Order: sequence, then structure tokens, then C-alpha cells
Amino acid sequence: MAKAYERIQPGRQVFLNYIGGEWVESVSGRTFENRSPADRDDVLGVFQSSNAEDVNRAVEAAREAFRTWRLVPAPRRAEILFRAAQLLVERKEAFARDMTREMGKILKESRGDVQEAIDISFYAAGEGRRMFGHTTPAELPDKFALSVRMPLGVCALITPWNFPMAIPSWKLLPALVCGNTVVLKPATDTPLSVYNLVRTFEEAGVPKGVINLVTGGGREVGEALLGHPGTSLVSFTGSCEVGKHIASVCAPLYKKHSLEMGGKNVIMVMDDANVDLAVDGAVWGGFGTTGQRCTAASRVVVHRKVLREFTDRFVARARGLKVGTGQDESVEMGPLINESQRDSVLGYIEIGQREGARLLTGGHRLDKGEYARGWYLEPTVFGDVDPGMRIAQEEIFGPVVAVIPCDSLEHAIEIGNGVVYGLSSAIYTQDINKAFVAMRDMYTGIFYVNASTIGAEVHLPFGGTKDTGNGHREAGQAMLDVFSEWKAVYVDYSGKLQRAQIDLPRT
Ligand code: UN1
Repeated sequence: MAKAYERIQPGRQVFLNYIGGEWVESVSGRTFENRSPADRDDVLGVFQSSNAEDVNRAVEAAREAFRTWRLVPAPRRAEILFRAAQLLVERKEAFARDMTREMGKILKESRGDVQEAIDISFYAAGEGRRMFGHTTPAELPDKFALSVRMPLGVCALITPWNFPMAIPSWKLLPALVCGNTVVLKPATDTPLSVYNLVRTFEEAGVPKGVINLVTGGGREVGEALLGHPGTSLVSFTGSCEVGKHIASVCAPLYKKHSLEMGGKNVIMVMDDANVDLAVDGAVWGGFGTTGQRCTAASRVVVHRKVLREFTDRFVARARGLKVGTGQDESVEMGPLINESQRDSVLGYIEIGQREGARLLTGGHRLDKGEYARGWYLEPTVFGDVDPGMRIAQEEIFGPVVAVIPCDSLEHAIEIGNGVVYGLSSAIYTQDINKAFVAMRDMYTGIFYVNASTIGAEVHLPFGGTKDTGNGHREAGQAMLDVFSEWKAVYVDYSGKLQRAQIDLPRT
């Protein structure tokens, strides 16, 4: 029997919430439209504008499902996840096309986003047969000691629009393999990609109530999830402002919360660098995903000896980038996600000029002809940027790069570390000694040598220091620490009272 995943109303497709294994409308009776950032007349569908009552129902369903899901052996849970991964492989192209329409990133990158979801699915599923704890000798005779991971319960996953399928997967997969159930709230700009993900996991055989999807705004849905007594963890990726709010709600409740926030990432180009390679890295890091990555290289610190050469080539490349709809395979940079994001980036461009940075290329919105219906902006480069300027300190989340001169490796490292964020950094140099010094001294969660600041792989820890996060990492082995609690287990088979630290048996 065909399931009612969506309702078709005249002229529009209505997408539903997924609660307790049923596709349902919000009790609010309200919906919102999902429009393409490349063409605001292109409506992808209508989604549920959910409220606190929908959240209650979803948390209740997830709590109920947790009672049985936590007892399913992890290798069995993993079999379902492997199946989902295979389905994602089959659907990669279709999901990538939906994502480009929905989020605006170019097709090549959307395929990469779905691929990242596939990678983490296989990787996390593999944990079903690992999830290692420790066995270790006990200090007393006839006593056995080990540690095991246990699930937390219901995890609230609040996900961003810039990686519409990859980031939800970084959270969903480890949550499930560890034995948790989830309520997933996608960004209002990109619910379709998360819908595609959830549908796939349903079809792979994830039992009812294990995954619940509630779409809608942060104020209603997100807020209800944070303070809800039924959720044990909030995993969030997004802005520092929202992250701070989440911490302030969760901390007094002693609720575990994992926050992944901003970046002001730096590429350092030394005087011995392969300049062509560095330019390639700066273009990809600065303008890939239209600069809307937490890992974007929004600062390039360049040794004065190669400053002219680097800047000339970099500016020429930025100026030559083909901007347009991501659905056109020849386009290199798509639009920004929405109007307010473009306004915010334009605001920073104004600030940069007021602060006295030199606008080397770009700086304007693109809104004529083929660009008229989307949120387009020119790739923008500032030169002569002082490290203290706001455009060199604050996360812009758009296609704006600040080129900052430096005099030495030490100077570059000082500038590189001189921001409140600590996500990703990179050095271009042919000198292995410089590379190792920078690797040691850059206080960021991710570091690259002769590669750009973007391009993290799923089996390594992802996250950052300082205001980038609150000490957690996603992906890699570290993901298990977010989605499980350790339990230390002691088995005393001596048949008598043995007191640790007190009874010290002699040989
Ligand atoms: C993000 O920008 O929020 O390393 C995630 C990268 C990607 C993930 C980025 N693999 O840029």
C-alpha cells in the first residue's frame, strides 16, 4: 500500500512531519514555503510549521521507541544503517539535484554533500561491530573490570542549511548506532534534503519512532526541544548566538549539549610556497559553497615577499569565477542562501570599506538579467586588511576574503590565532620545518599543509577550539563520545567483601 508521505494540493506539494513512524500534519495547521535561492519563483514545496505540541508528540514517540531500540544489538542496528547507506548511493544524483535547487550550492558540491552522508553512514554502521570499550585489570583479586558505552535516550538534532544532508548525517548516524532515538529539526531553508534523508532511513527499515522529523522555526520547534524534559542531548550546528542560547538553556538543566559554531579560518602563504597551489586553495576555500562553510578560508595571510604575486593571481581568479545557478554544470559559484544572508554579507563589505580595507574585486550584489530572481553576489576580495578589522575578525559566511600581509611564519601564526574562533587553518610552504611549527602552534581543531581549510573527511574528528564549539567533536571516533555515556563495570567473583583502595592483598 502506498504511504501518504506527502499531500498533493492543487499546484503544490505538501511535505509532512514524521512522528512515531507516521507522516502527519502539524497540529498548528500552518505551513511554510521552501523556495530556491537561485530563483525565488521556484517553490520546492510546502513544509509543516510545527509547534511545541508537535515536539511533545515527537519526543514521546522517541522515548517509547528508545525502550526497544536500545536493546537491539548494535550490529543489528548497523545492518539497517548499511542498508540506508546503499540506498543513499542509489539516490545520490537525485538528492544532489534537490539539494542544489533547495540550497543553491553547485551540483558538484551537492554531490559531495550527499557523498559525505554516504561516507558517515558506512563509517558509523561499521561501529556497530566495534564501539570498543576497555577491559583492564582490576586492582583486587578475583575481580574483573571493563567499560561499555550506553546510549543517552532521545537526542534533539538541530541542523543548519549549509550542509543540508551531510551535517544531519554526522549527528543522526552516530546517535542511531549508539542506540539513541532522535527528534530532528532541520533548518527552515533546507527541509527537503533532510526529508530525503529520513525517507531513506525509513525505507531501510529503521523502526517506528526511532527517527522523528519535525520541521519549523527555531523559536517554536527548537526552543521546545531544548527545554523538553524528555530529551537527553541537544546537538547543534549553527551560529554562536544561537549556540550560546542553547548552552544557557541546557546548562542549568544539566543537559548534555554539543555545539558546533563559527569559524574565521586562515590560509597562511609563506614566501617559499608554491603560489599557484596556494591560489587554487584560496579560491576553493574562499568561494566554494559561496563562502558559506564554517570551514571557509575567509582570511589569507600572505608573506610580503609573495604578496603582490599572490594577490594579483588570486584577484584575477576571483574576478573570473562563473557565478550563476548551481544547476548549470559550468557554474563555479551559486547564490547565497537567502536575502537576509546577502544583506548581512553586503553589510560587511560596507564595513570593510569604512575600515579602510582596499576592495580589490567584487563587492556588489548581482541582480540583473539571469540573476534577478536569486540572491547573488560578486566574489569579493579585500587587500591591505589589518588583522584587527572587523572583516578580519568576524565570521561573514559569504564570498568575501580578506588578504592580510605578514612578515614571517611567527607573525602569520600570531595573526592566524588572533581571532575568537578555532576551527580550521592551513599553511602553504615547501619547508617541512615551517609546516611542523605551524601544525604545533595553530590552535585550531583542523589543520592542513598545502591544502585549503575545507575538505574534512568523516573518519577524523571535526570541530574546533575557543568560540567554535564547547569541546566536542563530530565524526571520527569522537562522535561516539557525544552520543554515548561511559559505564564502568566491575564484577567481583571472590565471594567476599573486597574494598577498593583499602584491602591491599600481599603476595
Ligand atoms: C561546515 O562548513 O559546516 O571540511 C562543514 C569541510 C566539509 C564540512 C564543512 N567536509 O569543509
